[in-house]
Amino acid sequence: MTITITCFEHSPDGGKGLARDTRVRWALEEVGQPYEVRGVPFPKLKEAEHLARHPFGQIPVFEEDDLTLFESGAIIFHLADRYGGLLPEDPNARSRAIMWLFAALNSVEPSILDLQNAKFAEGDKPWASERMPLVLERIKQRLKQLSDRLGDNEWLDGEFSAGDLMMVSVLLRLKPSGILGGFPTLTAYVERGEARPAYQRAFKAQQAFNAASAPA
Ligand code: GTB
Repeated sequence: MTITITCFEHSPDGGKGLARDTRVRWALEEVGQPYEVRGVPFPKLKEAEHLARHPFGQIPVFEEDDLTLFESGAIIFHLADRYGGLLPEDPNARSRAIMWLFAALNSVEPSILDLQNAKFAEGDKPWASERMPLVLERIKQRLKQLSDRLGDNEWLDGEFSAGDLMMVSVLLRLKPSGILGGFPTLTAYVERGEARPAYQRAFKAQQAFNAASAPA
């Protein structure tokens, strides 16, 4: 049984761990599965060989023998389901952990992506500065709701789960913006995630991969 993940040959963040292969690496480390890495150069993302693995020409892709998966949420759910350790045994607690996995992807990440689009893809548009306060307000509202729910708890629902892995991964994308600093509860939550040995191994692995493949 061999697991291979596909990531950027050179991540645009230069190894800060913000691309979505980091969350997959983290899940693989949590469940204790070794993996190989295929780096794809940007121009090749939209070529037939890669499109056969990922119809939208993106990363990450996960391959395990004859199974090929795209979508980081589906990959992490697969790992949690197949290998254990990231979903509770109790059926209701397991459903709630899966709910948080979806919540991270569907209710928190979109507003964060919107900020990235507003800054980088639309930053030069004449209406960009007028729209920005709305974009920031939507993120802050969601972070306040999440922070209120987390409260003094270590993790979102009992033990650390795939839901926390995804939520911390999503929140980490806010790091460069400084917005998270306004939410001490969430800052501490993200730091607890980052402190996990499995996250540390995943982070270092993607950093080393990017360093090794950096253009001369
Ligand atoms: N819903 C999919 C999933 O969760 O797997 C989304 C996949 C996705 O957006 N992949 C991005 C991609 O392949 C990389 S992660 N983009 C290339 C393309 O669409 O052509 C997004 C990302 C990229 C880079 C940074 N960075 O450098 O800071 C951060 C996040």
